[in-house]
Amino acid sequence: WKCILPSLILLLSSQSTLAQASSTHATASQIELYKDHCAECHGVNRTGAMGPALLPDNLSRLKLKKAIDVIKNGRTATQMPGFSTQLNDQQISTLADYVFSQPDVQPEWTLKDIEHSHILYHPNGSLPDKPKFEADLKNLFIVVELEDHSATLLNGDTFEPIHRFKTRFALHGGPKYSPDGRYVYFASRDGWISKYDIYNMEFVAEVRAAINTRNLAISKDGKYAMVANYLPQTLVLIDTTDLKPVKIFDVADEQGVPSRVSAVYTAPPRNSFIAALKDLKEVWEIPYDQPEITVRKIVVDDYLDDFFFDQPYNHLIGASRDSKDGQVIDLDLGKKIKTIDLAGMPHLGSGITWEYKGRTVMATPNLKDGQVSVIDMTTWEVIKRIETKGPGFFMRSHQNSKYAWVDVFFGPNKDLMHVINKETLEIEKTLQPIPGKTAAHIEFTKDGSHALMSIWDKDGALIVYDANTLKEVKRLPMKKPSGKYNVHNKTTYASGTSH
Ligand code: DHE
Repeated sequence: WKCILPSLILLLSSQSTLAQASSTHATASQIELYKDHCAECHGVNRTGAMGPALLPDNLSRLKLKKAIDVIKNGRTATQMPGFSTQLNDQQISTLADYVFSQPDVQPEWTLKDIEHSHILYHPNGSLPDKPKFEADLKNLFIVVELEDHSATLLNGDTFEPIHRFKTRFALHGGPKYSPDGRYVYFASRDGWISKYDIYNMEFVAEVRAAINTRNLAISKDGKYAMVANYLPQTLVLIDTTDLKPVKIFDVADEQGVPSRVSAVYTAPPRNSFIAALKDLKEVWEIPYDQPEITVRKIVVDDYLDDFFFDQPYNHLIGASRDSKDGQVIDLDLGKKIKTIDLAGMPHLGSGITWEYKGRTVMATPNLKDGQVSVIDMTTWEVIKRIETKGPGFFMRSHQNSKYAWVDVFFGPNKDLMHVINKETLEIEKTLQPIPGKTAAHIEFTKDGSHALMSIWDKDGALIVYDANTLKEVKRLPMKKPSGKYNVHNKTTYASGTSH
């Protein structure tokens, strides 16, 4: 019953709140076409679900011509397929017009809605502090399985699942741990934030922060969660004790022009959250170690959809999805100090760093081109472009491993995984675990001795490799496992993984 409950509440609250957003001016054919081809991923009322919201206020950077192209040909590096074989030009342009039409009632999600959605399953302190299982608590993994919206708690020493449980619909971004690793916080694309007690293997609280959410970040002290949203265009600060909302930041510039938030990150040495804005040329920093939590706005030259930070969090490396250049922002000076020549569409969010010949380098896969760029973090020059068998999504390493792993997520070679030697910057080995099935997303064990890979398929698997010999040691069947997250690596903000 506990597993069904969150889905039921989601269904009921989604229906009651979102029903108001339907458009009465839309033509019957628009509504029909949308229902048949778009609603499953973008929500019945265009408010977003697996895919983003399709409402004019959420599409300010999209031109009609580009919208037609996306419907026809799909969008690189997303789950958006092309419809050119199913729909004719007239139908495609009818749909494009529809997504730019205003709904009769703007969907809203106010503080009241957030408070109303709040569910407390177990008040703070009411569950035992002793874990219900034996394991190294720092070497646990949470593996998100997208196919049936579940997650598995995995023992990182034995690679045995400890518990499998239902999550909210369509999680996105990495779940984040509390500093002690006892709790994990999930964000779903439709705005639900869930707090899960790993020791007791129970959800303890949930709240719906928005209608369409990107991700969440946890403060260094573990007291706050910050949630980044597309709809409404807000950042929502939440008290992690019980997931009650603390403050809503309406995201807009001085003139009131609003922006979706691409993502929010924690900057532990700065005691702040840093947010990437989709529709404004600004970066927002929100320090939380002050009596009043306010925003510091840094104006930048271009949109920064995607971010990476150096380990001390002095610099932010950002890129717009439409630009070939990366920008290096000095966070203390609050200005750009360098442009990096990055071809294609770098996926900076998946970047990692390591020490190479006495200097720190960062490496990032590319969503459009088959290459990994390696950048010297002192000079900000690209020192190497490593050719790969196709565009990649995720990259990983561990400080105890001499290898960095990068997938080939897109295209005909999606079943390959490259293993790069961090000392030579050459591909040492290319693995093909299951021909035809996408191999993606690596995470290492606490000590770096093993690398865990996802076979991104309905009948997929989690494959454990010896990180030195690169030999397979175990295969666990899983349902479209996507990301996996090691407690130690995440809570220590290890350099080889996402933070
Ligand atoms: Fe993600 C993380 C953005 C599509 C799976 N993705 C992130 C993060 C960002 C991001 C900014 C870092 C936030 C964090 O972890 O807190 N993702 C985007 C996009 O803009 C993009 C291209 C388009 C979109 O639809 O949002 C996109 N992402 C996808 C997918 O299609 C993936 C493959 C499947 C899915 O879940 O929808 C996907 N993204 C992931 C995963 C992470 C992620 C598994 C966490 C990686 C990690 O190891 O931390």
